[in-house]
Amino acid sequence: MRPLTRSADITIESFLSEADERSLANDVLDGLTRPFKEIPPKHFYDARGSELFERICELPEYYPTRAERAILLARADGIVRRTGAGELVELGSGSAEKARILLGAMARAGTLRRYVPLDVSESALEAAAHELVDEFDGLEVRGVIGDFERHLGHVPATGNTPRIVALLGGTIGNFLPGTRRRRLREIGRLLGPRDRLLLGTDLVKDPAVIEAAYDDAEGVTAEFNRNVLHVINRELEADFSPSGFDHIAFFDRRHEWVEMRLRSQRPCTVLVGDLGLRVDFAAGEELRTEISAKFTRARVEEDFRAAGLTLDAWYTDPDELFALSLAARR
Ligand code: SAH
Ligand code: AVI
Repeated sequence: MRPLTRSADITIESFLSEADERSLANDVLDGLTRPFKEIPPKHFYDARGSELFERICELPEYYPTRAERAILLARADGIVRRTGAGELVELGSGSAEKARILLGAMARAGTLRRYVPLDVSESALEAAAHELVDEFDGLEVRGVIGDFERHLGHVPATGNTPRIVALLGGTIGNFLPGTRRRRLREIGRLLGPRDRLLLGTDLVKDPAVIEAAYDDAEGVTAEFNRNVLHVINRELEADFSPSGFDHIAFFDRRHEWVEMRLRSQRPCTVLVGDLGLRVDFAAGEELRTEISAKFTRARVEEDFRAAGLTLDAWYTDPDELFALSLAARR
């Protein structure tokens, strides 16, 4: 553990460092030596990747952020009244733009105590923590720089105040179905009897709308996608030529998820110096970098059931683009 910031209101601890480098190295070694190459999406988010994601959220094509924000603006006061929550734990907190809406509702209700953001991106978490303590009088921030696949044990235990554990933005959809249920079960263990999970899920809709959201006209998502190659180059002394890979995004109708891939324009050999690894790409060969599953209410309920949770409330925007669920531990 590495303490990074400590002030009257903010404590930030990092649990990444060496373990994180190992995680990237393991994922690259496993993912680039498979017959169908794949790198998990959590490696997009260095400082540049987090900035690119913020730009994606502003794009006209990327509807999930606006839709989820609209639901929160309409429902945050009701969610806080319903739960009595005074603490927000947010997994994959990013810029904490949505946390601000929930914390505002807790402040209005007079329950606000503490915000616990957890993210792999140190830069995003630090900036958000400072902005929020300036904005909310008396707010305590306990930041955890870590991986929610490995570091949920460092989230402080639930206390006297009911809390909301949030996983927003549709991030749960970035896991394959089996892993997704395992993650939900692990996250459920953070919930006491009065606590609730607040889960954001993107909904199944016209594939053209979904594909546009992941292949914007300005090419920001393409840059975000290629950023994972820059991360591997820098962290593992690799020599990918990111401009030699095309951005691919398509909706897989059978699985009801969108996939992002990087397609090599020509045959090439990449050296990953730190791993002593040589990886060949054929012309047109693809590397999968993300899946982003789209949901129905039934799919969310099935996942909750399989993870030992139960749906308590379901909220959508008027166009039913996105949903927020409140869930309790069974
Ligand atoms: N919750 C925000 C950000 C979503 S982007 C929103 O709704 O807009 C996904 C966020 O999750 C990024 O900030 C990324 O750094 C973080 N993230 C992705 N995988 C993670 C992991 N395994 N552990 C912790 N944080 C992760
Ligand atoms: C963070 N995650 C939910 C985003 C998504 O939509 O799956 C990441 C993203 N990928 C491309 N655009 C945005």
